[in-house]
Amino acid sequence: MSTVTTSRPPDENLAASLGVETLRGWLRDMLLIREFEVRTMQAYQNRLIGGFCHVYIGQEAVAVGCIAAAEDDDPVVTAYRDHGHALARGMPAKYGMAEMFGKIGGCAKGKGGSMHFFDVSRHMYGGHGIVGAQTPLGAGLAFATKYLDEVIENGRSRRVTLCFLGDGALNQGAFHEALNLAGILDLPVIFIVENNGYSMGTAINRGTTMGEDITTKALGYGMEGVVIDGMDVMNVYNGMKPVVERCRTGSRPAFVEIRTYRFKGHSMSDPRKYRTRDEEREYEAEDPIEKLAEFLMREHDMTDDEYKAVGREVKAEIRDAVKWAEASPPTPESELYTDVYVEEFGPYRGTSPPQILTDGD
Ligand SMILES: Cc1ncc(C[n+]2csc(CCOP(=O)(O)OP(=O)(O)O)c2C)c(N)n1
Ligand SMILES: [Mg+2]
Repeated sequence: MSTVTTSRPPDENLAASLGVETLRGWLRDMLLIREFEVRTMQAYQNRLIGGFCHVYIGQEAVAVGCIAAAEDDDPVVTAYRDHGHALARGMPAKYGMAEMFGKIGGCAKGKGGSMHFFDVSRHMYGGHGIVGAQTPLGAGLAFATKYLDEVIENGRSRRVTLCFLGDGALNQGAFHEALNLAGILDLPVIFIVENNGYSMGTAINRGTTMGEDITTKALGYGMEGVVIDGMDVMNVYNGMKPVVERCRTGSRPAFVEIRTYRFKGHSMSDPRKYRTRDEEREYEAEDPIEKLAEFLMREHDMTDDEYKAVGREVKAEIRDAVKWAEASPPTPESELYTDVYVEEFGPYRGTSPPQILTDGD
């Protein structure tokens, strides 16, 4: 029988069991994402970045808390608002910046841009621009790991796929197909809805049935549904950890709604006329970075100087990333037809364009 639960806030033992260094690490990770996004917006305005670009400011606790609750080789896949997930997975910032600058040093050789951050060595499988398109990919990744871990490796390990999606993806056909498949095949995948309340300018209750209670959608596919407050990283970790472990041991999919808010517009060109400044202020007061910093100062003797020092450190790291991206050469035309097909199966890597077959239909 499927259930819906609301994750309870962590008790005081959580911080003690995690250790203060872990919490300081999360603070640094969230600050790094924030600074990356601030510099991304500047670079976009200075026309160093083109195309679609969506920043993650306000949602940092979601990627950091979820990825901390998983193992390093658990696959991650997400939508186009992907910078935070790649950075939380440990991808060096310079590869992301160079990607957006259209440079060969980028994580997708400058061919994917902001919406296609990939780092297969860290099990980060994108970055996808079509709303909901990553949900079948999440099911597919989970199918692959289940097969490899259980059949080939004889059950020695079991990886769990984290498949992030926006609330707008709930209304895509692909989302429902992926949930059905995951349910019927017992796939170890967690569908994590980053519910920031809006799909571009459409508030969730205007576009989605059961908008105030979306975990009910999981019940129809035989999955458990969990609701988590996403404006506090300890809360995200605390809510996700048992879901990840249940998914790992039971090989059953799960559905998690993480309630969050994007502080900026949908993309770089959004005057945000569909919401009020009062609403924005209400969420800005819940800033997950400030919340963790205050907690560390109050409970774990972090000083203001220490906090500022971390801020300076991440600023320097992102400044270097920008410099590195600027110095990286533009992606040459010769790259146009490379990486279109997987190397093992495609004969075209690094060569002339594929021939278009004209015989038959
Ligand atoms: C299939 C498809 N339809 C429409 C779009 C245009 N589009 C881009 S982002 C977006 C909103 C999606 O919102 P949500 O899933 O809530 O993610 P968020 O931007 O809030 O992170 C839409 C409709 C698209 N990229 N793909
Ligand atoms: Mg949304």
